[in-house]
Amino acid sequence: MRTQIGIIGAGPAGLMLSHLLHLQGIETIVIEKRSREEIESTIRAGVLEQGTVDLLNASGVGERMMKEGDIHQGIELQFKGKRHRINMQELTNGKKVTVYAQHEVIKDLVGARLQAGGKIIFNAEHVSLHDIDTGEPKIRFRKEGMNYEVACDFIAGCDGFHGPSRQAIPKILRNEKQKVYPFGWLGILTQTPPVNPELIYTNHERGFALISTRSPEVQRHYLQVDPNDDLKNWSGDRIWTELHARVDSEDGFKVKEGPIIQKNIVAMRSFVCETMQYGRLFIAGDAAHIVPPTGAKGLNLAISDVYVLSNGLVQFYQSGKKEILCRYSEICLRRIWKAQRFSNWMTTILHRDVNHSSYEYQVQLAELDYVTSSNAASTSLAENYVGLPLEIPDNNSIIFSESLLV
Ligand code: RFL
Ligand code: PHB
Repeated sequence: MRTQIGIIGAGPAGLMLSHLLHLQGIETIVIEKRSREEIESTIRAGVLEQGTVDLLNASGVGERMMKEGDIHQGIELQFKGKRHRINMQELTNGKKVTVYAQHEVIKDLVGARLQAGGKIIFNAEHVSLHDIDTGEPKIRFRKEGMNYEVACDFIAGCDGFHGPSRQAIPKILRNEKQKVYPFGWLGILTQTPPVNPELIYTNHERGFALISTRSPEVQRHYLQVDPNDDLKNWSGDRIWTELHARVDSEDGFKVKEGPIIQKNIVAMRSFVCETMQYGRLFIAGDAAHIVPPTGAKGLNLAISDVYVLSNGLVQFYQSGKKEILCRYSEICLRRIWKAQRFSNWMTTILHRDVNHSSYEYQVQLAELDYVTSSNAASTSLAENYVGLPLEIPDNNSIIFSESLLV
């Protein structure tokens, strides 16, 4: 098989890249290790930045998101039992976020690619990268007992944190930086009506909690737990008792209980690989960086990386110029480090660290007090939460999206 761009991974990064390139007449093959059913049902992110929403709309895959997604103009921060609203829309000249589940974005993108005749190979095994430092890199894999090879002009490694793409870059060039947090998130999906019109991020002595949503019938909530804790220790009763203890507030506000239809525990880390390109391999999304979910940035960064990459590839095929491709890492990393800063900060001010002294806990509360009472500090939170703009050093970007470009 031969294609222009071989894409490893059908997550938000890989599928969006394939879609954006298709719109510019560039051919791709997406190679994914899981089944279509699995990728379309894995519960992950929920919050889409304004720029992500604009790009999904501008590229023609936003219709269902606009119907079923929930637009949020603000968030609430709760500490010492009281809620404080950050009016993001007012503080950012009208920007908002949209709550729309990641697996729904995946369904929309898979649907659009398949309808346009795009090639996605599901259930690929033993995916490996070859000759990435030559003019014709290759991807090999097995499927249903047969071996395959895809020769291409470039490879996009969009295979998440544990995929093989990043590992294909020589270790000495990777320059990896990471921080592991002593926190985990226990996430649940519950069948109840919405608890609150906006997300509530809670700092409580017993630990962080987050009230989020998915639809009028299903809600998504999270509790800070030990990252090594076992789900078996968390019965429905214990989860509700803990959510009530952390979130119910003095003004009579109470979390609504309902059947729990899904639960999982995820550990939290920050990670950046400080080259995102080697030879003809470009890595994007979680393959190159990870943020703790507190800032809701991971999926959004995956989309902004492939926005830059698609611009670079279009520039290359249309004019033979490699300016954007050569600066791919540099352009992406500027924005990635700011999202890293924000996610680390949100995580630090909201989680209870058992190693902290009472002095450090009071400083944390003072930080929350400052953020919710100073216009300058809440503006900073708001503009990062709705998403920072993306710089592309070329005015002829393929899909002009004002909120993405400065
Ligand atoms: P993905 O989504 O991990 O997709 C990678 C794909 O590659 C496939 N793959 C392989 N394919 C072929 N061969 C191999 N050897 C392969 N190995 C892996 C995988 O099967 C998969 O299909 O990476 P991508 O595209 O970079 O997207 C990143 C996002 O998924 C991630 O950053 C977000 O989910 C993070 N995140 C959030 N991000 C937000 O922007 N807003 C949020 O509200 C938000 N909330 C969250 C989150 C992540 C969470 N968890 C589960 C860590 C909430 C949580 C709880
Ligand atoms: C979610 O709804 O899954 C969600 C919301 C906000 C976050 C992280 C996850 O910061």
